[in-house]
Amino acid sequence: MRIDVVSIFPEYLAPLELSLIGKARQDGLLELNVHDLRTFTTDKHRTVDDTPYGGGAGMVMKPEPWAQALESIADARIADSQEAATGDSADGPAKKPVLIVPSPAGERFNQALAYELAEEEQLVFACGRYEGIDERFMEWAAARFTVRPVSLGDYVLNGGEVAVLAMVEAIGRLLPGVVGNPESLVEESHSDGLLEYPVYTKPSSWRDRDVPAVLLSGNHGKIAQWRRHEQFRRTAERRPDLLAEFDAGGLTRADRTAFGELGYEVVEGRLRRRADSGPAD
Ligand code: 6GU
Repeated sequence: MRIDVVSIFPEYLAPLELSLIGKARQDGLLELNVHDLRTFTTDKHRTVDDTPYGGGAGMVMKPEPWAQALESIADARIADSQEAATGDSADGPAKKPVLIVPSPAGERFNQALAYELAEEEQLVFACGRYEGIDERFMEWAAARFTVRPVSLGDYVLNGGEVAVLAMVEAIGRLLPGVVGNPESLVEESHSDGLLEYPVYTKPSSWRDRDVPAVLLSGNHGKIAQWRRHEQFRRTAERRPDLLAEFDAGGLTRADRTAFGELGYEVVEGRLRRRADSGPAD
């Protein structure tokens, strides 16, 4: 996968040289380039923003430096893959690269979107600052890229850089070979729409607290069922919104009983809080 990040604070992306993602880059599993938006300006002051038409607080990012930056990235890609003449390769028409625009006004980023984006050949991240980028740049970009405004959650960051750190890590670790043991991707939080079960290690008794006996029993069936029901319990307590989306069609009788004790029933393949089960939080 190739990732390009455009930002006015390229140093903000330095942590992408560390740890798992840094290693993936060294191993050639991920090509990642960070570009300074200001290098695509032409005026003496290297201006990237201006006041908003219509008035109001804050500044808006000018469209031209962004267009210059993305044209340069697209040109580099075409030169790389020798597709300059037609935009087509031996595999057929070239697919538009995905342009992710981090924004609190975007669609929500989640594990499903991370998996989807991990399938792409190229991702470009445009880190806006201030009140955002001139909307005409978005329209211009849509002809060349699949544009996706994406939000980490319902809160406001000063710019897209921190969001890019989070998204590149979430996506990068799903690329083949990046995480040493792919099994560890299977059982983690959100991989099945539920939160992960609690984990314990030695010693079996610590400061008067014992590891749940079932985990020491050696009974793998019982352990699996206990873990699954802990996932249900945790998800019901911390993230009941996830249970509304959960496909309850495959639940066993024991699973349904466990959900019954948590105040949930299955109606038409979906979990629903029983009317008599009291307030959710
Ligand atoms: Cl992706 N960007 C910004 N600027 N703020 C955010 C966000 C993204 N997600 C939540 N808040």
